[in-house]
Amino acid sequence: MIVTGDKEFYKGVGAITFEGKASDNPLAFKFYNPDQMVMGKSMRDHFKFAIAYWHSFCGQGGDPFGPGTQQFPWDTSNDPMQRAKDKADAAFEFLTKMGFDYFCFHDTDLVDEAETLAKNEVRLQQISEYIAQKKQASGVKLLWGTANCFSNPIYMNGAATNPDFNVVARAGAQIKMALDVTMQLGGENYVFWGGREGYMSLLNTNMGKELDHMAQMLTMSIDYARKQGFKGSFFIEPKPMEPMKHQYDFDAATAIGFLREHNLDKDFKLNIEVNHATLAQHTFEHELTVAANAGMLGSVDANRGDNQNGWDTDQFPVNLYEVTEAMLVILKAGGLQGGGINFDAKIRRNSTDLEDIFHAHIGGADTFARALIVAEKILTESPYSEMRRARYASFDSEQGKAFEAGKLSLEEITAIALNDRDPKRISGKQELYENIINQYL
Ligand code: XUL
Ligand code: CO
Repeated sequence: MIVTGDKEFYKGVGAITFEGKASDNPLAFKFYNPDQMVMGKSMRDHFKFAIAYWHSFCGQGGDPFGPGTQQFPWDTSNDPMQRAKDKADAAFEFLTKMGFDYFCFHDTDLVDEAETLAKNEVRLQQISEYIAQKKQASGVKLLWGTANCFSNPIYMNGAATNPDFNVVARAGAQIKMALDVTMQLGGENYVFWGGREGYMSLLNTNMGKELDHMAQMLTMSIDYARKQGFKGSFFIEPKPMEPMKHQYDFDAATAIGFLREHNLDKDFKLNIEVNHATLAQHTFEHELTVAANAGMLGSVDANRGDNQNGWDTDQFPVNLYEVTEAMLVILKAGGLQGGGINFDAKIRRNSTDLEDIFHAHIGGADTFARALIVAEKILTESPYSEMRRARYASFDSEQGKAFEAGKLSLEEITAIALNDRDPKRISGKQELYENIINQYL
């Protein structure tokens, strides 16, 4: 059911529905069919597609060289509360036209920050009540909320890792307020992305102290939310740099080590973002695999980077081969734990029609849907899984099995190597694996 406010903002666009591959309607899904079952689960449940409030309803295309190019018709009132309500109307109209079930937000996306923290809390509470009604009317759910502790200049030296306790306390208050709104809106998860938690120079930075402070803030946040009855997961979203030269949650492996060191690994999982992976010189599927191996594959921020430059371009995903590799990892891991696929992506600065945001999300959803279908086929019809299993078959019996079970000493495997093993040359067959993906695309 489409839910609009007093005005309709996306005029001329109705409900986006599945029309199949043969359709040439640009405002229809060609592959994303929410109720289609794949490996025992509907596409809707595999993905839990979410819309990022910040990119779709706040960011107007500004970059370091010039102002925004989009004119949002919901961003016109002089009254910040009215503007926030109009924005919520636009967000829910868009969500319900897309037929997506989820959204994600930063506190500061919902309503402009007031001059003081106390006034800000009042604003947040008001907009939270308004959004609660829209949620009720539409059935749309909240995948996760987060606090923007990076845009306000007060966080220029960090938020939880700021060398000044007064700023750390302010960050704590802001996180508490964002958690409150997330819980009021039935948020299924809560995200920490530490945009300013890192350093510009080690000369003025006590890294050990800052990391301890960050852990302390996460511990306090868990304690508070659990006390309020929050049952969801907390996610860390790794990113190596930008805006800081070095961010503490550099990549999945670094974040997992940090969480384990500070006994936070029971409450936390990871939110893996494609373009953050590539900035860390990893592939998306590498980061997914690291998270999955640790039992911490929580959620995905879907987008793509650009091979020719080194910043976070946050483009919508379109590369079927790449997303298929990712879906193989996600399916093998048994799916995402509690999270979903949040399009943390933005249209280009010169995409200025209101309908462009529909094309962007349709393309992203269709890419994931198609990749899911291909990945299912690769896993169930192709020799792919058997080839991978056979590659490690020497650990399934005898000494290989004993080695895995920790039953052999270094002297014993030395004796095995000296006596009865003459390793043969075994091909890794990479090109064949690559061809199998292509064959099923
Ligand atoms: C920044 C980024 C954020 C987080 C939430 O690169 O991805 O939008 O997803 O703070
Ligand atoms: Co993100």
